Amino acid sequence: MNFKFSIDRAVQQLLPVAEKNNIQTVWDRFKAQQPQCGFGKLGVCCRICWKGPCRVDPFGNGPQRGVCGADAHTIVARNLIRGIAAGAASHSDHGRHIAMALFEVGEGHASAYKIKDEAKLQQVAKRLGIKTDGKNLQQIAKEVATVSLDDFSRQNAKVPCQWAVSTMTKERAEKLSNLGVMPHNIDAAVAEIMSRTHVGCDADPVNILLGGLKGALADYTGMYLSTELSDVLFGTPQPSVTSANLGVIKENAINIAVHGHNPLLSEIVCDAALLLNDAAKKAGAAEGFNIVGICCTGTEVMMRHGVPLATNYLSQEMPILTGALDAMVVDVQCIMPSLGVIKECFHTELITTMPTTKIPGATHVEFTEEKAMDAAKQILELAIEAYQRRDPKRINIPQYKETAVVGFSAEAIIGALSKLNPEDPLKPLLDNIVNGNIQGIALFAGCNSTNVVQDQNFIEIAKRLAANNVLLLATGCGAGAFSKHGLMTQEATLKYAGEGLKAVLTAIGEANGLNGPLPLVLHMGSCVDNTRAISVAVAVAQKLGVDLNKLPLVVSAPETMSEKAMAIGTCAVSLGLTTHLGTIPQVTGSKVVTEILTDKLKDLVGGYFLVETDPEKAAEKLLSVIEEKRKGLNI
Ligand code: BF8
Repeated sequence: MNFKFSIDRAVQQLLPVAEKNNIQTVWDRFKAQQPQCGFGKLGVCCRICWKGPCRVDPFGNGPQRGVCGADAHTIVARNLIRGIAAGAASHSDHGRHIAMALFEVGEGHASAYKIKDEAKLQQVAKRLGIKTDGKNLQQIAKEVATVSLDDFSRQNAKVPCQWAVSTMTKERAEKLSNLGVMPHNIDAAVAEIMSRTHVGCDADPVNILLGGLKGALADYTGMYLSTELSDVLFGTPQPSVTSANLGVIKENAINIAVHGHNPLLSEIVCDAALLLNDAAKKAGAAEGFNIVGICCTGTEVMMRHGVPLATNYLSQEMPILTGALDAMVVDVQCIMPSLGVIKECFHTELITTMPTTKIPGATHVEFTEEKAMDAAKQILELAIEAYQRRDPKRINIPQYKETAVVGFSAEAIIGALSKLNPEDPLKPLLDNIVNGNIQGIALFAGCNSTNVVQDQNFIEIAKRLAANNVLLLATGCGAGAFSKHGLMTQEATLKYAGEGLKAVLTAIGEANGLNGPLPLVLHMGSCVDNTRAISVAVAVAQKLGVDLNKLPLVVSAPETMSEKAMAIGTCAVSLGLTTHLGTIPQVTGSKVVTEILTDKLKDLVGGYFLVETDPEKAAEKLLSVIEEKRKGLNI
């Protein structure tokens, strides 16, 4: 392979193994796809009806309109918001499952689950305006679930989604309502996008993009309730020390990777592994079961239980190549279909669990909330059987793993700050932003993409920002990158943080008995957990008496690729945040759409997309935005 594809040394060690065994990885397939379709990259290919596909000539020589008359601006805008709809649907379907599980718990069913964080349930109920006096936990759970599910089914368009309006600044909620982009129903917002982009409907790119903003806010609603209700059911994360990268796979254990997104599955697999650990030992694995994570579900169990992370999105095929992964159990989203092919070359059992996500070559064990534990046990039995087939001669576990301090929920951050000021925990953070020890805050989010060297952008931009005293937060596969590369450690703070940032992180760490600073990058969770960062930002904004767009807070998705990331990015922009993309979005075939996204949206909502593929330049640009915001606040 003649190009550099990943800075992850474990990946670099295993790619020759793939080559030797004639196994195609994501990077081989990427190479085979070159050159990729130029029209698609620009977003000017329309496949919405069967008169097409149509494409607009970006150089102006060929056709400028599709058969129906849609021009590049209409086509690009429609393509983009259909992506946002898919992202919103994915996140919120995840949220719907969690809300349904909470409802079942309230009804006294779904015995594998219980309310683990009662205080959070009370807090959520209060936020949603549910009276709790004289009600028991089950009743409250049912009412919280019902109000949450109303956000999926309300038909009165005058009443906004409650999880949206109750979690943002008042000013922001009003602004978005006045623009007509505040959703009243998550599912309706997704359906509206699909209907307005049908052949012969919305052709005005501005109007289409406003529909996209509404879809992105539906995504926000679904993400928010996913996170908060998961905390109610599985506990709110608190800091713990764990490790990341393929070295977490153990030769003398039955290794099971949980991959996908929804903690409804991964939590129960973890519980069952504890219960049945003796069975694994009896099968010959001295260390019993070893659960490791991939992608966001890995992050969920990492945040709550310190389960080590094997890897992030782009390298999800690699754990199988170690020859020591006995089972990979998946639910939904970001699961490469190639896993079903690659696992044929090893003993690994690939297990799908959701009726909407089946993969040729996989064994399907249907997972339902009612029979969760039975399914989990069946999965473990399949892993034990696979372990018996393992060929010791083919084991090749890269001995790379880094310590990762994880579990920084909003509550954990406020809790840590409260050790400095119990009466007013946010004050130390604000004081240090005002005095310049902390210049600003950056939230790293989103995926890996074959369009960039895996993990490189994350690491380079983060180091640069940290040296300039920017407090770093991370979620999703970004958090995966930082944990794999040792940036979620105290050592990284001492090595890379500027003096001001180091002093603040040390003061907080010392006050919390850590004998040193907080880690350089605070792991806030999975993709849906971006709302954890938003909740801290909203609290800071409210304390300062300003809206979110005034804060020295930026978002960076330097390796982004998925439709969910399109939705999250658009949601961050809608909330007023400058949002960096390190890959080129497929919109540049329309000048109008590109200008709206990168400039005009600023006037409308305060946020906009900053596209920069060079990590060094991206860091500089993000620092300039932070500086500009500080000036705006007179600090
Ligand atoms: O939701 S960061 S590659 S795993 S889409 Fe997917 Fe992107 Fe990873 Fe999680 Ni998010």
